[in-house]
Amino acid sequence: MSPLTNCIKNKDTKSNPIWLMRQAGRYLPEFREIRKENQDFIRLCLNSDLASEITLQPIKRFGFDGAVIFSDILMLPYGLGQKVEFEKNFGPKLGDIDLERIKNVDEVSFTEKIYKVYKAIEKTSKDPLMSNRDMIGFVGAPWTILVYMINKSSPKKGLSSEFFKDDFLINRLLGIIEKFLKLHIKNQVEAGAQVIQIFDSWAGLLEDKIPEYIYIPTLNIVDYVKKLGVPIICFPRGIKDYKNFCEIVKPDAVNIDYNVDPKKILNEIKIPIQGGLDPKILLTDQKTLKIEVEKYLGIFKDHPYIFNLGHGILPETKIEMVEELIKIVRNFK
Ligand code: 1CP
Repeated sequence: MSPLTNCIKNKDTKSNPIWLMRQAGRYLPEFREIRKENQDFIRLCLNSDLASEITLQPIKRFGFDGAVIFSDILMLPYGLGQKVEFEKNFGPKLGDIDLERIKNVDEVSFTEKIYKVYKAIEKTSKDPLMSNRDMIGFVGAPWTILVYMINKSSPKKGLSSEFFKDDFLINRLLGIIEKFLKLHIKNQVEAGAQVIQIFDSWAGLLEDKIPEYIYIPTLNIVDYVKKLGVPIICFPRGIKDYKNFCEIVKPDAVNIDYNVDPKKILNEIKIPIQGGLDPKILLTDQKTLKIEVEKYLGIFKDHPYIFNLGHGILPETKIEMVEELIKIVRNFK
């Protein structure tokens, strides 16, 4: 059994598998090379040969235990027919929502629109480099997808009170999002994804209505993935109560963000834990890196622990620091 699956399913504590969120991305010169020639981000995600090549770049270089498919959580609104573009130095820009049209999207047309993502997974999982490694598929959580669909750009500066004014729209959309997230996951699993991660990047934006907008819709997805027989990792970034989240949603593993106190969470939850290290530590020096990485490995030495970060790796990260990180994790006793 691959190290990642062994850690999640068998709660193995002897080894610490490692992969990094956003490991296929801008800190890699070989990615920037491809990106330069492919300005249209969505088109790049839908080029299965290139998407597969990009997915394997960090595996070739660093030998991570999991390959995360090069795609984006916003392929879901794209598949539903909402306009999605990525603007340089700005981020995602989405078009207006046409609920009447979205309501009428069927499963076949959704799958047709983004089937190249599944082709990329299929191609990657057949690569010899993937032996004893896991193919990680992913989706955004219903709440985070809803945020992008309604806000139409990154909610980096928070959400205005306007966001919550149309309860009907929110509830209607959440239902549609949930249905298509399930389909998107099923398609990824059928194409070869062996682990699924749910990114709830904006879970921390919500103060009330957490049960309605986060717990219940995420639980529905988690239950669905469990029925498919595939391990499911949740990342409810910024949520205040990880313990409560885990008790209600019951994922197979949870990724913690860098504001979570690792010692406290160790005493609170029993399921395998992933991540935690502040990605900014990779911008410091080798000595600091060793101290911080060994802090997490030490705290979780008797707990099933997958090494990862507390959020995506930053584009300015140096390759040598990632190499050093791998060495520290692999040599830890
Ligand atoms: O070259 C570029 O400019 C594109 C940068 C980029 C990349 C490499 C974007 C735009 N998306 C991706 C790929 C991606 N996105 C992956 C696969 C690669 C990997 O992880 O190795 C994954 C898992 C994602 C997931 C994703 N997209 C999330 C969840 C994780 C997180 O970072 O919180 C989110 C919020 C997005 C939306 C998105 N896509 C891209 C950007 C710049 C953003 C964030 C915008 C924002 O801050 O709101």
